[in-house]
Amino acid sequence: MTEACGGLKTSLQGNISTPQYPNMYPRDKNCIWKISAPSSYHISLQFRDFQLEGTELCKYDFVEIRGGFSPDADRIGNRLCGSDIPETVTSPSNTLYIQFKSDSTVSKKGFFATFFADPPGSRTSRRSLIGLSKPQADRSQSLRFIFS
Ligand SMILES: [Ca+2]
Repeated sequence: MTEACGGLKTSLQGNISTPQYPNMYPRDKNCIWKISAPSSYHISLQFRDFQLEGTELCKYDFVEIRGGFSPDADRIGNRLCGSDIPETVTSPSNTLYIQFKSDSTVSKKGFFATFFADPPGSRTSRRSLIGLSKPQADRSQSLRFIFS
């Protein structure tokens, strides 16, 4: 049975995960999520769990995040794979494009991520609040606390 994956998200917060998470993701998947927030909002995506097949250039299984709404949009950061939880990503504008791809061998648990859209202004204040209250290394922990 082929399971649909990806989709369009227009809520101000929510989550996305690989198909069958927390069980191993299926092989040969290409999932695309598009997140859309009101104009002038910014979207932040925080990975809570991340376990993909890891290879040097993330050739086989990977996640790519783009600031925009199409595969042509500029990628934010590197292609992601392996088992290190990536840093939280914030969109340059009000849309985010996330692709998950798996190849025909070796599956892992996959990822679970939460997203939230911030109106203009609040992102800056939240960021500086986090920056002031916690050292860099604890940032993901403090985000988890604030947004859970
Ligand atoms: Ca694989």
